[in-house]
Amino acid sequence: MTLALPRRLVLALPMAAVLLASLPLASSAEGTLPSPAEERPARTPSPAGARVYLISPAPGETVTSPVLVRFGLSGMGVAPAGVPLPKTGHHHLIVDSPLPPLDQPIPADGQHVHYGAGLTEVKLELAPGPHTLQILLGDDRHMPHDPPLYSEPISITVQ
Ligand SMILES: [Cu+2]
Repeated sequence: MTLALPRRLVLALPMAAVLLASLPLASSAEGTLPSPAEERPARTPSPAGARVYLISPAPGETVTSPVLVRFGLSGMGVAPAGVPLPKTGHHHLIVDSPLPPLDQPIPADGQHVHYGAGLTEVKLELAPGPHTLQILLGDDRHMPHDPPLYSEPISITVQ
């Protein structure tokens, strides 16, 4: 009989502690602590007049695979991915696809090829047939700049 009351207290106290401990966690999860995304704007500004363009191949050109693709960039410099230098970015080739959403990191797949090492020309393997190519510049975190920098899409034919 004398042990019945202490047993109920022992069971009740940990439950109360769990409820109290969850309150501070809930309030901090609502955004009182700065998240990494808030420390820097989501998108890196691009300077006025900056431009990205394809040096080769030329629009409408018939080429053989591998295709030499040369990236042109004026008003900014090329820096490898992960290097947050102002007024820089790295090239992405959009192959046979429309531009991805420009307010999100650029996808990485066969239609969105990253050149994070800072390459300015590449040899691209393409199957015979018609293809479209477009350059999209991304910042150190693979985000398009603000305003975004992309070339006109070009159509080519691979023999
Ligand atoms: Cu990238």
